Amino acid sequence: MTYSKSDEKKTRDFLERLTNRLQDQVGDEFTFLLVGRTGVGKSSTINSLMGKEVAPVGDYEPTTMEIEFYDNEINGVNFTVIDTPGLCDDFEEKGNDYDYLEKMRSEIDQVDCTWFVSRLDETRVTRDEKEGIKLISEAFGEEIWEKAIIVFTFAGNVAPEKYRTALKERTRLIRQEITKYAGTAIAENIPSVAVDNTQPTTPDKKKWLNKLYTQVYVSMSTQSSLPFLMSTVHRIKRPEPSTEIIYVPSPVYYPVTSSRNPSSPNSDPVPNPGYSQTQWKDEIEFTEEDRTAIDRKTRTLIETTAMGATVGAAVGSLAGPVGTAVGGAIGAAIGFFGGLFSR
Ligand SMILES: Nc1nc2c(ncn2[C@@H]2O[C@H](COP(=O)(O)OP(=O)(O)O)[C@@H](O)[C@H]2O)c(=O)[nH]1
Ligand SMILES: [Mg+2]
Repeated sequence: MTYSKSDEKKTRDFLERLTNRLQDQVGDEFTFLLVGRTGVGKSSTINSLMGKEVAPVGDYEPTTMEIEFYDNEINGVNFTVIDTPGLCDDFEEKGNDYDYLEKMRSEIDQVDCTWFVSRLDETRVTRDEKEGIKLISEAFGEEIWEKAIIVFTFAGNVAPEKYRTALKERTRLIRQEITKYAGTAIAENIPSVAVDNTQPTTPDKKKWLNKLYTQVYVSMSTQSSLPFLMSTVHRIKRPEPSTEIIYVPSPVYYPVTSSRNPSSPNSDPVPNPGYSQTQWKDEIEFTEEDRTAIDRKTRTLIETTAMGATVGAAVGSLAGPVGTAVGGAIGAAIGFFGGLFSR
């Protein structure tokens, strides 16, 4: 591959910008707001996504409408899971909607991604779910739905031949309900994704964790996508870089197109002082479709003005060693983006 001095400068500039952008995120926080009836699998799904028990599962029925804040930290990134037990549940002495609205407004000051969670094996939107959608809309305005996704759980309970239709129909019904408060333009754009926290695939035999991840990354607020990526990057299967390189310690990297060089360090895992192996659960492997969506969103987050194919390939080659040099979650994220941009 021909690789000029000016390509090298562009590549280094890009990697520097990327590194700075990621370093800027350290200390940033992001929040998930979980909405849906008790027992539908809100906690289980956020735990699957984050690869760690970030919200407690099961065992408690709300008796009042509450707001729970679960503060977490992974790879040096802080994030909060805001749960709304009772909001979509039917129970006696449900309490005053108006007080709850006020509470939500005063206690929640940032939401980067909202999940409306419902079971795929149910057929209709219940009265309590409708009430929950109404309250959320009144508390935060229609904008809350611009960074929202509909998550269908218990997908494994649906027969394979009914799966497609169920997903389509349930999505339509929930969007229809949200349309009442946010209008069609916003509601029709809310993506939906089906999951099953007890198995890796949905009834179409496809893995769902990568799809959930991609939807979250694409839908969440612009300031939160990179921190989210950093908090989960250790679980992402890295794409193979397209060009092999020989790494010479800074400041010179020589990209070459030779076959695999055994001394090339680019496929070795980065030593990661920021997180431990015990947090690993399922590895997240993106499909081509996922990568395209992640690529598109990432280019809106990081200035990537006219990066030609050569620079793209060079970024792919250099990102590995640069990432290794930087280390930790930031280094791993640089390595991941390198693979992404080099395609
Ligand atoms: N079969 C199946 N069970 C699930 C799924 N998600 C959660 N569960 C189970 O449903 C129960 C309630 O889950 P939890 O995450 O606590 O629900 P939450 O109240 O909405 O937070 C637990 O026993 C979970 O193991 C799913 O996708 N499929
Ligand atoms: Mg829960």
